[in-house]
Amino acid sequence: MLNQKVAMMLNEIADLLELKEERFKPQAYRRAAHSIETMDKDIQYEYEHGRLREIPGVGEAIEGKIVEILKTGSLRYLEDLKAELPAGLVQLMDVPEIGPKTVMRLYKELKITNVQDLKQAAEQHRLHHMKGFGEKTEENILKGIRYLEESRGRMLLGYAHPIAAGMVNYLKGKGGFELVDYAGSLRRMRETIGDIDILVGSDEPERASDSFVSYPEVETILAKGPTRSAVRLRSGTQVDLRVVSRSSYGAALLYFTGSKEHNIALRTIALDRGMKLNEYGLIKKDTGEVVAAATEEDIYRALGMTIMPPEIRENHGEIQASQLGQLPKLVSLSDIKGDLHVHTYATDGASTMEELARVAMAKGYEYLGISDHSSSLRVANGLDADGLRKNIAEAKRLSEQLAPFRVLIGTEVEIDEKGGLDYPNELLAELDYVIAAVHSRFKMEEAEMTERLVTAMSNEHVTILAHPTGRILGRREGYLFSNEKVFQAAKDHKICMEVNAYPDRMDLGDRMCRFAKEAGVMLSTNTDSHSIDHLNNMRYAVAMARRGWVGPEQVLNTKGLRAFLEWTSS
Ligand code: DGT
Ligand code: CA
Ligand code: CA
Repeated sequence: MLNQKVAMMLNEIADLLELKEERFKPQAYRRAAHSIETMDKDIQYEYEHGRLREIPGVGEAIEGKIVEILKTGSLRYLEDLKAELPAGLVQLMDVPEIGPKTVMRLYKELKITNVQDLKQAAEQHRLHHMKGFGEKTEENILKGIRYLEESRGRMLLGYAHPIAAGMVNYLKGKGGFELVDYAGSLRRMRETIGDIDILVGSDEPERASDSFVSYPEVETILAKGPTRSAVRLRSGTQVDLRVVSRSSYGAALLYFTGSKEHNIALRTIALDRGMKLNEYGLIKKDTGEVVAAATEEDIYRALGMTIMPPEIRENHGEIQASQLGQLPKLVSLSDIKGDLHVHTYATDGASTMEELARVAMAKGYEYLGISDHSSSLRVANGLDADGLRKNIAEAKRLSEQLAPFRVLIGTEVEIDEKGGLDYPNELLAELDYVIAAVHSRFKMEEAEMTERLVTAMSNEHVTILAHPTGRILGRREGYLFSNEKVFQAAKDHKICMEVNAYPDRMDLGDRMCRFAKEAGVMLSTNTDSHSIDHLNNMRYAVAMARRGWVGPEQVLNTKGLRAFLEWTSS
């Protein structure tokens, strides 16, 4: 779909307008870009059916620009904007810590026009000639650049996964290929994905690669052969294909799923047993006899292990656990009984409570929790007490209509800088549950932020701490706080840590989920949905929990409705 390309161009306009210090326009472009990026409808199709204006945030002016992009592949307005400023300036804004004002000052005062220049200037301590810049700022900027360099070129899981799943389905739909999977970090469901690898087990390699390159989204065929092909999709994403024989599919899948560290550990075990392990099979060294190759399960078994889910194949203890028959039971998507972090049209969501509830019901959930923003988050149209009571009434009406399905009413309430909450306790007491969130003042000292979080968590009405680290993947590291103290507070006050599935959050991430598992802290896997499409993101939160070895008993929303209500009221 062209959605990604259109969204990218609109975001680029927003970046450039921000540099020009336009006040409201950038936000309008971002809002439209966000809708287009996250909707599951095809923008081209919407255009052909005259429905562009129905997309949230798309007015007359933006509609015209989208039409131009769809018709010509480019946009005059964007080209003109770009011509006004050096090309590298926009990338400078990607450095965490640096906003449009700073970029323009760096440009005007120090002639810095790109990230490389900035890095040099910070290293050579030339930045603190600028007013308001100290040594600490230089350090932070260098840290930000390192972060940017590490994340560059990696895709978000929530972006790569639908693309890969779409291709796998397409290939399976071609008939004759049952052995098709995406492999690599995507199959392990890492937070970010370097590249997409698809594996086919087939004895008709030519037909497999023909089918692969004929995928309708393919823009360019980069390579095509019987065992390896590569294409670039219209969205700009590169996808690699490998075709192996059906008889060695398991060995190839194991190999290309990785992780590399997991593979190396397996190979060492094989060697100890006089065998070698590669993408063709588990093979006896002396005779060359193939011991196992067709399925992953066969190979693990031949190595004295039980098969383990891809999400934990990181050589973080899973091999020993498997050898001892002590693999943990992991939470899975089918355990999930409801979603608790959802925004409606009443604040910054794009769908109504009823639309959301019906989709949640169709997923087989027992409940959906509505958690609109609270009053002080004005950018998101946060609700005052009256607005919240309207939500309560609507949830009640829908719960009666959709029974036994239940629409629960919560809130995503702002935590102020001292750890106080936006709503008074009497109002919080009217809700089924409360999610507390930090959306402001990220740059506190560790002790102060820890105190802020712990204070908020000690409010008796709080159920869940939203996106606990506050990081935005590729853009901002989390705020500083003491993990030990905050997790201890979670235990003391019976608070769940959220595993937020919004693709650029994934917060908690896998490592912190493992930390929670070890600390015995409850988690809640939520989507932070702003439209019905986002409800599908639940699998990513579950994946983070799985990567953290978390079982269903440690996830709040695996509880059925009654158990959930008992848990929150005790
Ligand atoms: P990525 O793409 O950076 O997110 O990470 P992966 O894990 O998908 O890595 P990738 O795409 O380079 O390779 C896919 C899998 O192939 C990887 O997980 C394990 C396997 N593999 C690649 N290179 C090696 C290697 O040098 N040794 C071993 N044992 N396995 C490798
Ligand atoms: Ca990969
Ligand atoms: Ca690859």
